[in-house]
Amino acid sequence: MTNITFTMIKPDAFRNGFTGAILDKIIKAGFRIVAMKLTFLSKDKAGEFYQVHRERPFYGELVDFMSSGPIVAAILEKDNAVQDFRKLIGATDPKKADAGTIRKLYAESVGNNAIHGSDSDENAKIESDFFFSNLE
Ligand code: 3AN
Repeated sequence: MTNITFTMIKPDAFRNGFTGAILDKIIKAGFRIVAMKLTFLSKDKAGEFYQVHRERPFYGELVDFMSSGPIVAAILEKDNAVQDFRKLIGATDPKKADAGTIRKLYAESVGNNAIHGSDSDENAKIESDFFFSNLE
C-alpha cells in the first residue's frame, strides 16, 4: 500500500456525535476509506500506541483520554495522504487550527482534539498495522 495515512476519530468527537460529519468531510476531501472499524483502546493499548510520548507531561492524561470511550480507526488512501490529511485536520491545538479544519470545527481542547492523523509514511504503516494486522 502506498499513499496511505491512518486516522482515529477520538473519544471526544465520538461522544459528541461528530463521527458522521467528520467522515463526510474526509470523503469529500478525496480520501478513500481502505479499512475502518469502531473499537476501543484499553489503557495498555493506548499506552503502547502513544509510547513515543511517554516522557511528555501529558502522557498519563492522553492514555486515560484515549481509553475513555469508543474510537473509529481507519486507513485512508489518497495521493499525498499524510500531508493532505494533516492539513485537513489542522493544528494540534484547535485554538491554533485554521478555519474549516476538523479540529477547529470539532475538537474540545489540545488534549481532546477530536482526531488523529499520522505524521509520516512510516508511522502511517506502523499505526495501520497496529489496528489492522490482518490486512494484506
Ligand atoms: P498531533 O496529534 O497533532 O500529531 P502530537 O503528536 O504532538 O500532535 O500529540 C499527540 C497527541 O497528544 C495529541 N493529538 C493530543 O491528544 C495530545 N497532546 C499533545 N499536546 C498536548 C498538550 N499540550 N496537552 C495535552 N495533550 C496533548
